[in-house]
Amino acid sequence: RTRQATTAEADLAPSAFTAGARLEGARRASEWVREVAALTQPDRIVWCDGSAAEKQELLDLLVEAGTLLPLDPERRPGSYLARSAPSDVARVESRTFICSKDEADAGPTNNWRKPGAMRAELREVFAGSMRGRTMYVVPFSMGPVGGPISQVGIEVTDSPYVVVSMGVMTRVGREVMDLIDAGAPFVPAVHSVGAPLAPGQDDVAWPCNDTKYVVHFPESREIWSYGSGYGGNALLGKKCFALRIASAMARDEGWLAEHMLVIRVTSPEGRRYHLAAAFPSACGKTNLAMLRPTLPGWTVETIGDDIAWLRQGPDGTLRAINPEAGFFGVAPGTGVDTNPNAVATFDRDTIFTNVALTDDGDVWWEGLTPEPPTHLVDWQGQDWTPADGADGRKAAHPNSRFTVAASQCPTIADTWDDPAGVPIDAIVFGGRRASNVPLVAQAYGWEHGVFMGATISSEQTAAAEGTVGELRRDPFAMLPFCGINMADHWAHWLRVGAALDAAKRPEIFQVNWFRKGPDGSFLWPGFGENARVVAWIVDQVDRARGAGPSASSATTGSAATATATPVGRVPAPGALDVGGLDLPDGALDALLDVPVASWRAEADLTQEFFDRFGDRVPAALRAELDALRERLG
Ligand code: GTP
Ligand code: SPV
Ligand code: MN
Repeated sequence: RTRQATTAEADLAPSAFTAGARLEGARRASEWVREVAALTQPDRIVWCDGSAAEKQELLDLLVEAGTLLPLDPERRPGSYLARSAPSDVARVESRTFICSKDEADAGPTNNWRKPGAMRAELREVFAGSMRGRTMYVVPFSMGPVGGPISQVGIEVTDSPYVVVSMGVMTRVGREVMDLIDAGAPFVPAVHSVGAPLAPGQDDVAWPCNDTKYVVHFPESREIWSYGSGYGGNALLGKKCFALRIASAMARDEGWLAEHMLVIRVTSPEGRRYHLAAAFPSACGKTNLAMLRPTLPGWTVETIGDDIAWLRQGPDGTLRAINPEAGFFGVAPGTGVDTNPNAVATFDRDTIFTNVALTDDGDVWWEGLTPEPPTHLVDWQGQDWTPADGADGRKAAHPNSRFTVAASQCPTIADTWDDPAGVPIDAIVFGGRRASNVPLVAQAYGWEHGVFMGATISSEQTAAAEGTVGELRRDPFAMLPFCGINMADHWAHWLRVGAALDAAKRPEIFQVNWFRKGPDGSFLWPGFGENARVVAWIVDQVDRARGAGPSASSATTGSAATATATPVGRVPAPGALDVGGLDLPDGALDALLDVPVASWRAEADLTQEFFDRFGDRVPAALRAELDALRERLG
């Protein structure tokens, strides 16, 4: 690159202090670290090796600083409670930016800023931002180190809480640095809590800044995050890299980066299937990933609970890895009755953030047990009694989380860290919909399935700032996580599907665990009972592939297992195994109902939604909308 770059090139080029992925040679990582240090001016720099000793040192430091409170080692060995600043509890979508060179490449669903302008702004914001602090350099791998689907990155951060969390959520260590030294391209990711300390100034337990930035440069594959210590804003391997940057890489390289859990399902006769499922934040991925089936003879094993990278394998199947190494799961609603596997997973060596503290040094949140303890310290450090709960004051923040190694999960599959991934048989899209969307529907084909994914809407949850309960479109459950124009993401899905051999192409489904009856209560019991839907799904996969029904199918022989509706195939009467379920009268019909008038209105909204993307919407999806309208009559 010459010194006389054009304006456009200058916008694209990693600036003086960001070198990262674009530079060649073994020295580039240390050069880049030096440049970031020159800008942010930390007191010292520590290169992390991901060792157990290093982790313990950081944990001790965090306890001393008051960031972490050790829990009772008898009840919860090796575990800690963190209480964040009350303002730093969720992802900040309004402060998340995609700085592609061309605004159209970010698309209408992202906040776009001109790369050059954003770089100038970041230079100001990060100048001296690490003063008085230690800058940690964390080399990490997304996916098994050196695997064919894996990628590496380096996060520099001034937060030891982030370092420890990255050590749980990703693979950190020497081997990663060795790969980078050997020339592997890495994603450079800079994080600062944005709270420099003057000489002699006391630190606070949770340093952060009211001004936040979560910035992505998809072309140069860089991440800059400022002002927050919270998960998705600060653990940059997760949403920033594994979804936003990776969606740009995936588009360029022919693979898929998705907000999906992955499970292995084994039927009573030992047939094996892999499912990947995309639900928006706080809509049930971790729960489905750890499902304990109520149907006898079925097993579900966990491969991933939040993110999947998928790529056509040498055998022609679509193979998925979980790029993460841990779970950053929603605490509220997670209890022995709903998710016993999660409860067993976090029985030790877990960091809990923004949950309540019991008098005997353990944790509690709404839904962990049916009845709360008689006294707690709430997530903000205030006394809490059940009377406060009755007044609607939550003991735990609705987006409180546990951070724990995947290997601690009792149902983790022995293939969960296979570098080659697992072959996906079914792809499932879901959301939180009180009405309209049936419990389960099978797409009429890949293009219709992509249409289903593209048009998902869901009621907003506490996982991000915003109004909980508001219905919004969340295509592919990627609305906050797509680093490219969302319509290009759909086009990419169509291309990837077309390249797969029809016999090996996954079947696509849509599910909704959250449909409500007229009294406002959920019609479907959910959780372990979702195994009934999973059983129907894999039976449909078998039939689509001509493998014939399994003996455990609720409907054997030639009896119809599915009924065609305008929105897809739903279980035929008797095809969904609901034996032993205590469903209210008419609940099953209500769960599978496809109200035509509401769906016509929904189709109009889909057209409006598509129109936001103009001519970038693939013609095949416009055709799917026409076909839906035709089926609706
Ligand atoms: P993120 O980590 O934010 O991406 O969330 P997630 O998609 O992994 O959601 P998670 O499984 O943590 O579930 C979020 C909330 O939904 C929890 O309070 C669960 O108890 C609740 N939930 C999960 N599955 C079901 C279900 O089948 N039925 C009902 N009614 N609630 C569910
Ligand atoms: C989500 O919000 O989808 C999460 C938590 O999984 S975060 O890591 O904050 O994105
Ligand atoms: Mn998530």
